[in-house]
Order: sequence, then structure tokens, then C-alpha cells
Amino acid sequence: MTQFKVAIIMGSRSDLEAMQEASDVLEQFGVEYEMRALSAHRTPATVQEFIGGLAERGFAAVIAGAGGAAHLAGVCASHTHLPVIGVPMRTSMAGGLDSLLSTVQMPRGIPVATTATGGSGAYNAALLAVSMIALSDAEMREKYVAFRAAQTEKVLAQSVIR
Ligand code: RP5
Repeated sequence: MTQFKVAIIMGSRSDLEAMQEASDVLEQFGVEYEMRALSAHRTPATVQEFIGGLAERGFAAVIAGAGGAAHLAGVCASHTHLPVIGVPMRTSMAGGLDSLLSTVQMPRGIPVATTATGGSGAYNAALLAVSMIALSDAEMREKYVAFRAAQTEKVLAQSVIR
């Protein structure tokens, strides 16, 4: 078990199904996490309090998922120096194009690393967090490198279609 923890935050409980893809990955890698449904618009003070306290509590990264006017990841980034990975939720507008643009178009100086939309994005967000932890945790590096090698092998094993 690594000493580094990851925070997963989402704008609404309606984002949980997609964001669980991130928590599943963190569990697979033995990364401790805390998960909250808090909104940049509906509960701004609590977002600030939760995110602002993460660094001193030993967290390594924040994964923030939101949809529509998806300001959550950016607001999180404004309250911490920790890396923030934004996951745009899918919506009825072009599959989540509104969420994607709201998350990715950050002003210079406050970065958010933005993934693909929906569950795949949440999955990759957790892998990114794992690779960040792996920079200073040799055991995590071994697990992540092994994961990547196993994935390659699996794809190659199914590569011949005809
Ligand atoms: C966003 O609005 C949330 O992240 C969610 O994706 C979307 C809809 O939220 P609900 O109205 O379902 O709570 O803030």
C-alpha cells in the first residue's frame, strides 16, 4: 500500500457510475482514496475546504469529474498546488462536448490535465494518478509497468483476426 492518497471529486451523485471507473483502478493498484460528490456551484465553500486541505493530508493528486458547465476541476486547481486531472462527463450535448470544453480551456497558470469524456476518461485519470505516484514510489512503478506489459500482451494475443 502506497503512502500517497488520491481524492476523487464529482459534481453530482449522477456522475458516480462513470467516476467509479477511477475508484476501481485505484483499488486495483492499492491506492487509498477519498471520494466526494461536491459541486463547484452548489457547494463552493465545501469544495474549497476539502480540496484546500488535501496537500497537508498526504494526497498526491485530485481527480475531478463534472458535466455541462463543468467548472469543478478548474475550481479544484485554484485551491491546491496538487495535480488536478479533470474528467468531462458525457451529456446530451454532442456526447459531452460542453463538459470537455469547460474542463479543458483553463486560463494560463492554473493547469488541469483533461482526459477523454465519461468512464474511459475516469479510468485513464486513475492511471495517470498511479503513474504520478510511481514517480516516487518504486513498488507502484513496478505495478504500473507490469500492468502496461500485461495490457500489451493481451492485445497482441487477440491481434490476429484472420
Ligand atoms: C454537473 O451537472 C454535475 O457534475 C453533473 O454532471 C451535472 C448534472 O448534475 P445533476 O443535476 O444530475 O445533479 O454539475
